[in-house]
Amino acid sequence: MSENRTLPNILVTGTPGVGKSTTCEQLSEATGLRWLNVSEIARETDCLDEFDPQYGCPVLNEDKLLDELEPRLATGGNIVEYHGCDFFPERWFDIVFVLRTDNKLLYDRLTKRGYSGKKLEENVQCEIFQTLLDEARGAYSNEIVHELPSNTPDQMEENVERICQWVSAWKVDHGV
Ligand code: DAT
Repeated sequence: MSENRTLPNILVTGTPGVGKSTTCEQLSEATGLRWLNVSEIARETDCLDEFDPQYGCPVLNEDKLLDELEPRLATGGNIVEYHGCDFFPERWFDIVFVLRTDNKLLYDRLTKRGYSGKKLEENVQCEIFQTLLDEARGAYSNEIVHELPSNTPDQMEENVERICQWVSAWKVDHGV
């Protein structure tokens, strides 16, 4: 649903480490759309509440974050990146991409990032159980949810190219 947007809003989701930031940065450069890293915005706008000792990370104040994001999303032209997707309003997004990575590669990427123990295990399990893909399919119309492999630099390049083509087609369809 594009509402009255003159440019589309794209959601890029997936388990931490699958390549969301790297992909979105390249996409933003290639398309000129604005890259919104939701974790960073949450930090910058004080949307993180008390620390959860079990998960070793702060708890997200979802309502406050949605209020922060709403005006930015209303105008369209955003590439939104987050390792969750079911608390955003469905109407915000024209298309949803779920990046996927082989669990052995993901394990190595997250180890390099300094994850260990329970945090490492749970994130790799999240990918094995395709938690984010199921979450996206549950929250958005299945026709707009696309799974993209993100194991190699070539695949990342293909993904960026594919999304750029989708943006171009959207503009033609909407007379932009
Ligand atoms: P995320 O934003 O999903 O947490 P990231 O973009 O920070 O992930 O990537 C994590 C690391 O993995 C980073 O060092 C880049 C590398 N990486 C990501 N996607 C890749 C791919 N398709 N091929 C090779 N390396 C990739």
